[in-house]
Amino acid sequence: MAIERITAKEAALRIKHNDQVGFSGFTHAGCPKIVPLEIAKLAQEEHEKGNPFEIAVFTGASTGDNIDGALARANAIKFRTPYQTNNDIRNEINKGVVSYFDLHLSSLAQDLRYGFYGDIDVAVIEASDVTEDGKIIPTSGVGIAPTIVRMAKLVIVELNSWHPKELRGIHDLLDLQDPPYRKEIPITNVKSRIGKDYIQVDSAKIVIVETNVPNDGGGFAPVDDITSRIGKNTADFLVNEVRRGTIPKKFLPIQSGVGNIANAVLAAMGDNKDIPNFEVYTEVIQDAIIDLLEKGRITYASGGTLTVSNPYIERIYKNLPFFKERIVLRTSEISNNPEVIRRLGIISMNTAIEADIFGNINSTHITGSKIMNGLGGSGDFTRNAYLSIFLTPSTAKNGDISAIVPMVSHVDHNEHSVKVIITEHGVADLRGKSPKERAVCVIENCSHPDYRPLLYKYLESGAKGQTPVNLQNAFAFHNTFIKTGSMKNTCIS
Ligand code: 0RQ
Repeated sequence: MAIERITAKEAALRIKHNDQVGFSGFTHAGCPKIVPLEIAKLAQEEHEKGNPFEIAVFTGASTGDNIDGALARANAIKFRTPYQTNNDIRNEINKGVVSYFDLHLSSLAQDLRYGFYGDIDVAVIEASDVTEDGKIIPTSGVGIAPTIVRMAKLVIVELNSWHPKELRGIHDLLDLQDPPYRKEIPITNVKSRIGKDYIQVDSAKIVIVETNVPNDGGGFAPVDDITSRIGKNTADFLVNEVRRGTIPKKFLPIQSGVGNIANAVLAAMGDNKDIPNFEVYTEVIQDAIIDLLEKGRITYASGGTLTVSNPYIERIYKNLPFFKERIVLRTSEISNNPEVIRRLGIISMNTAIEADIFGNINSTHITGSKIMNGLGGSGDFTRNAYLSIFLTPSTAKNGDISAIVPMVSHVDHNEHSVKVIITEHGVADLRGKSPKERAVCVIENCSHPDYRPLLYKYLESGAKGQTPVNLQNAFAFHNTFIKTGSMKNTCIS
C-alpha cells in the first residue's frame, strides 16, 4: 500500500497535548519547516478554546525559528533538550516557563534509547527523498533522526523538494546497538563509512507531507580585528606545535565549534601557509569549511550538519558531485562520539563565554544563571581531544565584561580537560602547569590590559594552598558587573 500523503495541518492534528516529539536536524539544517508551524497554530487554537496544548521537544541541537521560535511564541513547549539558540525560547527558559536541560549532544540519542526520558510519540523528519519501502534520505543535517524514527509510533516525513534527491550518498548512518551488546564503532579515519546512506523504517508508521521551503541559513559576521587576531594566534600556535613535534607533521583532524569566532579561526588556518592541508572531524560544517574545501586546504570534512548560509548551500547543491566526494554527514551520536574522537586524535577548538585563571570554562551561562545556548558538542570534544583549545575575545559588551575572571560563574569544562586558552592577546598553554602557574600564564597572555592589574590583585589576595582561591573575592567581578554594569569598577578587598 502506498504511503499516505497528507497536509501539514493534518499532520499537526495527529500530535496531542503532552506528546513527546522528536525533530530531525542539527542547527537550522535538516529541521522540518512547515509541520512545526502548524503545530504552533494548533496550540494557539487550543489555548484560545481554553484547552492545554504543550509538547516535549527533542532535537539534535538548535533548530530553525520554525521549531524553537514558533513553538515558544505559541507557548507550546513544556520541555526542551538539548541545545537552543533562539531568543524566544531562551527567554521562556530563563523565565522558567519552559523546562530545559542541557547535555552532551552525543548522549541524547543513546539516552533516549535507554529509556531515560520516556517514549517518543512522534518523529518529524525532513527528507530529500523517501521510498515506498520506508527508506528515508535526510537533508542537510541529521541529528538524532535514526533514533527518534526507530522509537516513534508515528513518523511524519516532510519531503522537501528544495533539497535535491541526489543528496543521497552524502550521509553515513549507523543504527548503534546498546550495551551490553554494543560493538566498537569502526571509524578509523575521517573518511570511514560504516553505515547506510538512508534510515530504514517500517513504512506503515510513515505519513508524508510534501513541501518546497528553503533553509533559513543566515550569514556569519565578517572577520573583524579581534576575531582575526584570535585566528592568527591559533594558527601560529598550531604551527609551532608541529615544529616542536607535539602535533604530527601530517597534522591531525580539526573540530571547530559554532559561531563567528570558529568561522574566523578556520579561515585564518586556511590562510596560514605553514599549516598543511588538513581534514575536519567536527559536528558543524560552517561556511569557512566550504571555502577551504574548494581551495583544497581542507581535503575532507566529516560532520553532522551543513550549517552554512543559504548562498553556500546553493553552491554545494550546484556542485554536488564535488562535495559528495569530500563531505560525509553523520548522526550527532557518531560525529561527536568520544570513542571516535579519542581514536582519531582530534584538535578541538570551541568558544568560551568566560574562562577562569585556573582553566575552568563557562560555555553556557551569563553571570552564572541565564542560559545562552547550551553545551552543544563542546564537552564531547574537549574531554576526549588530543589537544583541547578554548577561544574567546578577552572582553565582551564593549569592554565592560572581562572574559577572563577569577572564578567562572558556571562550570562546563574543568581545568582537567582544558589544555589551551586563546584570546586576541595571546595563548595560555596550560599543559603541565600548577594552578598558580596557570593563573599567571592566563592573566599575562590572555587577559585584556584593562583587567590585568585587577586580576593580579585578586591573585595576590588569594588564600595559600594548591589553588589560591579567595572565596570572598572570587565573584567580585560578576557582582560588580551586576551592580554597576561594568566589571571595571571591581574592588578587591
Ligand atoms: O552577545 O550578540 O548580544 O552581543 O555572547 O558571542 O562573541 O558573537 O561569539 O557567536 O562565537 O558565540 C560561547 C555563545 C559564543 C557560542 C558562544 C555574548 C556576546 C554576544 C555571542 P550579543 P560572540 P559566538 C559546537 C560547540 C557553546 C557551545 C559550543 C556557544 C554573544 O560559541 O554557544 O561550544 N558555545 N558548541 O556579547 C556576557 C560574557 C560573554 C557574553 C560572550 N563573558 N558575558 N555575554 N557574550 N561572552 C557547536 C554545537 O554544539 C552546535
